[in-house]
Amino acid sequence: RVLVTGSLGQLGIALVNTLRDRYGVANVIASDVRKPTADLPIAHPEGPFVYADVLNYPLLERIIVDFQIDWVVHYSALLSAVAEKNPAQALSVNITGFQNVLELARVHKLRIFCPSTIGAFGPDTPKQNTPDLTIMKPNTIYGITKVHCELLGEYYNEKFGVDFRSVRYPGILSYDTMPGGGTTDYAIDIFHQALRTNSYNCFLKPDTYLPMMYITDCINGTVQLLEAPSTSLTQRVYNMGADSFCPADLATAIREQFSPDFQMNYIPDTRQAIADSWPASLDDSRARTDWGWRPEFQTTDMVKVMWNGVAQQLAAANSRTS
Ligand code: VAH
Repeated sequence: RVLVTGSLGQLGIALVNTLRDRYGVANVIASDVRKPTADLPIAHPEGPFVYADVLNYPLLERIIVDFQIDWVVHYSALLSAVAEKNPAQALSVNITGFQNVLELARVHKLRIFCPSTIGAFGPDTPKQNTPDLTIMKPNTIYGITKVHCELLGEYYNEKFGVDFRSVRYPGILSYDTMPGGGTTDYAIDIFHQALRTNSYNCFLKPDTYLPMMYITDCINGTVQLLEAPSTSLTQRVYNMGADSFCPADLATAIREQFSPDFQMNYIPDTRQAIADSWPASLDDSRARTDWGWRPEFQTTDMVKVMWNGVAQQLAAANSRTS
């Protein structure tokens, strides 16, 4: 049985849907501190859902015991832009929350997956083709919390044999679930605004290249690593990349393929500095050789699926109101 924390977030919903298809609805326990609402694309709303504040150790332990949990996917976290505005809360949710789950993984012998991020790298990290093992000196509170989680997970693995697994996610694109306050959110917002107003005020500069991935690839890769035999893993934290693009690339693609007079304005804000400290592309060769990682969506595929997905959503919403 699998417990997913933060299951109502952008990735949590998609992962729970996929895991329930694979392992059975009753075997995947969704949890969050929020209440599920009818507008979320939850495939099996009848499936088990529990309140779980990751700061509440006894409550988490009770859920793990009551539901006889074997694996935990720990998605509960504050993302980069939100964390920068609430450093104290980021420390508590991202660090204490993870420590609680990790310690419970030790006590109850659970496999634990907790994502890391390209935000774990920093301004001194080589920007192109960034390898797994390199300088990790992030200058955001988000990055600092994630490096802590990576190192602590590896320590628990070495010292106590806890089956800790992690990947460094790039920016993840999806059209039916919304991101929760990251620096890469522009790559989703742009499609919603382009289809509504044919314009977008972008908070990053035109040439800000960042690694990006479509959510289907993200979830497939995550499940692949979750299910990989421990013996095939030569490390516990892997880079996982797909493609890289910048805001200007998206504007050009939208004009060429869908809307020739699409208007893009660049109004960089505090998120520019965050993006500037991150890699532009990743070397994920270890993930490819160790557990067969292979993304399917390149930038052109992502643009197509995002545009068509958001367009369909808008059409459905319009037909409901008319
Ligand atoms: C963020 N999307 O922008 C997240 C991610 C790629 C970084 O962790 O904060």
